[in-house]
Amino acid sequence: MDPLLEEIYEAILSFDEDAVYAAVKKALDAKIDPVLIIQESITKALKEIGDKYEKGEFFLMHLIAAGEATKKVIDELIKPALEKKKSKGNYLGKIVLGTVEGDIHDIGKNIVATMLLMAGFEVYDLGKDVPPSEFVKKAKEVNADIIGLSALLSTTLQNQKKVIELLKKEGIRDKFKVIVGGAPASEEWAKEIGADGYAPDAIKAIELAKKLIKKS
Ligand code: B1M
Repeated sequence: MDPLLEEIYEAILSFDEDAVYAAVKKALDAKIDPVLIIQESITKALKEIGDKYEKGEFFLMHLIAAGEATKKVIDELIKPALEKKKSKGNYLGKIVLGTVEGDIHDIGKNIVATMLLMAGFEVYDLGKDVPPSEFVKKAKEVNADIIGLSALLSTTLQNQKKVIELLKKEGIRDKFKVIVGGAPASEEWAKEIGADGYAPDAIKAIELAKKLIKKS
C-alpha cells in the first residue's frame, strides 16, 4: 500500500482524530485520488475495527471514535476534493437516497451520495433512519428516476424490502428503479426482494445507476 494511504489507515486504527485529519490532508496535497483514500484506507480501517468489535477486542466507544474521525475528514476534506471532479453539464437523472429506518450508519451512504452528485445525478439525500413512507413520498414529489436504499445492519436490511412493498402497495413500483447497498446486502438479496440492482461500493453504485437510467 502507498505509505500515505497506510498512514491514514494506521491513524484511524489508533483513533487519533488529529492524526487522521493530518494524514488525509497530506495525501490529498500529494494528489492521491480521494476515491483511493476511501477504498484503500478508510473502508479497510473501518472494516478492521468492525471485525475487532465483533471479536470483542474493541468496544462501542471504538466504533464511535472511528466513525467520528472518519466523518470529519469525509465532510471537510474528501467531499470537497470529490466535488472538484464533478462532471459539468452532464445531467443524468434524479435519485432519492437514504439509510433505512432503524439504521444510523451514514458514512458509506454519504460517499455514495457525493459520488452520484459528482457523476451528474441530482441527489435528494434523506439522511439516516428514514422510514419507508419518506422514501416513497420524496420519490413521488420530485419524480425520481431511482430510489437508493442503504443498510448496514442485518436487522435493518428488511426495511429495504419494506420500501419495495410500499411501492407495490401504492401501485407505483414500475415508476422507479430501486437499488440497494450496504455491507449485509447482496446480489441475491436484491433479487429476492425485487430490487433493480445491488452495488457493493460507491463506484459500482454509480455504474449501476447509469446503467439503469439508460434502460428506462
Ligand atoms: Co456499527 N456496526 N453499529 N457503528 N459499524 C457495523 C455495521 C458492524 C458490521 C460492526 C461489526 O460488528 N463487525 C455491525 C453490524 C453487524 C450486523 O448487523 N451484521 C455494527 C453494529 C452491531 C452496530 C451497533 C448495533 C452497535 C451497538 O450499538 N451495540 C450500532 C447500531 C446503531 C444503529 O444503526 N441503530 C452501531 C453504531 C455505529 C456507530 C454510530 C458508532 C458508527 C457509525 C457512524 C456513522 O455512520 N455515522 C458505526 C461504525 C463506524 C461501524 C463500522 C465499524 C464502519 C461502517 C462504515 O462506515 N464503513 C461497521 C463495520 C464494517 O463496516 N465492517 C459497523 C465504511 C463505509 C465507507 O463503508 O458503510 O459499507 P460502508 O459503505 C460502502 C458500501 O457498503 C457501499 O458503498 C459504500 C462506499 O463504498 N454502500 C452502498 C453503502 N450504502 C450503499 C447504498 C447503495 C450502494 C452502495 O445504493 C443505494
